[in-house]
Amino acid sequence: MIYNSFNNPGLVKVLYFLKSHNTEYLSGQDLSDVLKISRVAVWKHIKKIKELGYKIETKQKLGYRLESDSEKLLPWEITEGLKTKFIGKQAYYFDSIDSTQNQALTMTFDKENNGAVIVAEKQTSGKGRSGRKWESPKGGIWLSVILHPKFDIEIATLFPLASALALSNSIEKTLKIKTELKWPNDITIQGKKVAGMLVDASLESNKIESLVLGVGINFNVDVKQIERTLKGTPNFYGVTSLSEHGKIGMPSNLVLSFLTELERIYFILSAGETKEIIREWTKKSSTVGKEIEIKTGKETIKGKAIEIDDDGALIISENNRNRRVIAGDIIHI
Ligand code: BT5
Repeated sequence: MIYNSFNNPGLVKVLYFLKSHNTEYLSGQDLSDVLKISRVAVWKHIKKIKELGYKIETKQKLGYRLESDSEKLLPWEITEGLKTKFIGKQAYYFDSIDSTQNQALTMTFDKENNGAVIVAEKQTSGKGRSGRKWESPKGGIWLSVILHPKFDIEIATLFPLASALALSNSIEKTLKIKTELKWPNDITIQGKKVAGMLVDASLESNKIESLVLGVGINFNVDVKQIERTLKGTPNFYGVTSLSEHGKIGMPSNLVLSFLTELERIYFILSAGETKEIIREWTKKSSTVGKEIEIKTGKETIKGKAIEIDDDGALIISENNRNRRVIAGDIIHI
């Protein structure tokens, strides 16, 4: 099942009229008159809206009233609620897909898709970094964002960190839950992973052609189940879900806040103000200042994490010698 934000104008019209009049009952005839669509069309849309998880109360002689919203991240819930300049102006929803990242990568050729968001209720083949698996059952927020940035390649290396910062800020703002940033792209709560980021960049002669940002958030997932499947996988250090730490509400609230924050940070990066991002990231980092062990693929470095540099690389002091690492998996000792 696939829905996009622009192919269902009738349904969206009926739904948003119900949303804006949810304290009263509206008859099929009222809706038909106001929205200038046939009564049959009204009835069909109402049926579909219910199937999509919205609760509609129907009272004889009175009509329909929207009782509650759907918990699905339907595309109009994203596009209608945003006040961004370009991120999230188009959205696509899949009830099930192999990977939103794979889907987004097939759409980067069209520059019209700049800022488009692909969401899935579950992924059958979710991806982590370096070909790893990302567990993506129902209850999580799994999405990818397509971007065609104008900033330099050097700044692009900071982008995944900046995106993690954007998500951490929005979790704090909307849910009042404090998270830490674990270098490079992880978001943790009390040391356990609650979200991960993935960036696929396509470069053309020293210029960025496109960036696809993949975001996986354990919003309301069965932690025990995920941990059982993941034990022993690379970079596994425990899983948590936002639902374990407070009232989470509808996923759309968090997604709207994240996309807004992502655009703010994107514009800061585009203006070349990397220092601001590094400062904000460091404040929330659980890595900087810690004794760590880092596996780079080639070697294991042990030492104290000193700072991140302008490119988002981690500087580690190993036996009084500073080492610079651009990618790897960290264990906090
Ligand atoms: C990441 O990789 O953390 C990037 C995750 C990005 C997922 C999103 S979902 C939407 C979009 N579409 C996709 O197909 N992917 C993106 P990495 O740092 O390599 O971490 C991978 C490791 O995290 C795995 O080896 C597991 O140990 C662990 N892991 C897998 N699923 C997890 C989950 N749901 N929660 C916490 N940890 C998980």
